[in-house]
Amino acid sequence: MPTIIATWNFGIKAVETGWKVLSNEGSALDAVEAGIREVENDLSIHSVGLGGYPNIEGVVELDAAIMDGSTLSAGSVAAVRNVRHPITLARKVMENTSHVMIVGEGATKLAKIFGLYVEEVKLQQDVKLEWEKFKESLSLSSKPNSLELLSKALSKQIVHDTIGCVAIDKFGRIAAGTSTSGLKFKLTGRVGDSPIVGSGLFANSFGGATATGLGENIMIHNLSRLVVERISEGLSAREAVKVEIERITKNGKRFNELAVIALDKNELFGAASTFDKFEFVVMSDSMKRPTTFKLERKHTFVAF
Ligand code: SD4
Repeated sequence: MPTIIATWNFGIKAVETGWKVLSNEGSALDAVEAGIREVENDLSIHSVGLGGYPNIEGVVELDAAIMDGSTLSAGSVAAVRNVRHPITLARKVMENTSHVMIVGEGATKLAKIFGLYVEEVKLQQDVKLEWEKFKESLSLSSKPNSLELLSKALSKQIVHDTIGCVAIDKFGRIAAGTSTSGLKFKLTGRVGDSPIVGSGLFANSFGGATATGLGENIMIHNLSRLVVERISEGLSAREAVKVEIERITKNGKRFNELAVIALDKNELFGAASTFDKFEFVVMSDSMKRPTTFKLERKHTFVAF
């Protein structure tokens, strides 16, 4: 019965680790957290964790969230600095506070309390070189501090690869989680969809979903919540992602760079995207090993 699904090809790390938890009768929540931690640990992945791309000022700011569909609880942190495992900090918010989302100094304090704070964060060498080049290209301009200029520079920097993970355990409990360093060289303080419950992730007792892509568009559509709503109404995960991605695309506004994965309580999964070559990884009892799927064309849909 257990099944786990994660975004992008590095999702294999999350799926392998999460699967170990699920096959030992662990909870979906533990599987999602453990899987995402594994991706956060890999400093060669530049879109998640402390190895990620920094903001425009060269500081790594991370977003993460986790949701337990069986209790409708969630925890989330946004734009946090110096935190080793934002997904775990998000879980601490969910389980150790009466709040859902904590940002800024308060998040730093919590990170210190729970031993997740890292004194010094060094950019990875290749990331640092890219950022320095980017910085140089900005300062060559006549008005380096103008917001308009910054936005232009940013619009060329759509790099998206959130780790999103959804799992269902032996007892039918569904959980979802996300973790990302957000858009490359984003403005300081910018928060994407990933830590926003309903946008980057959602889970209830019928299904779970996580989104990846351009957070500004995902947030406007509340993508994950909509997909899970369709599942709650009786659609399979595959039908739900299809209906929502098609609806958003037909609507014709803010539909570029969106992708979503989903899992329903019958352990069926689905994925859809509005861009080519979206990849995701799945493992379930009916598979021998984790399997990577690639949506070659946009608007292709996969189910099992
Ligand atoms: C964001 N959605 O911050 C995230 C970026 C990402 O895959 O990497 N998505 O907008």
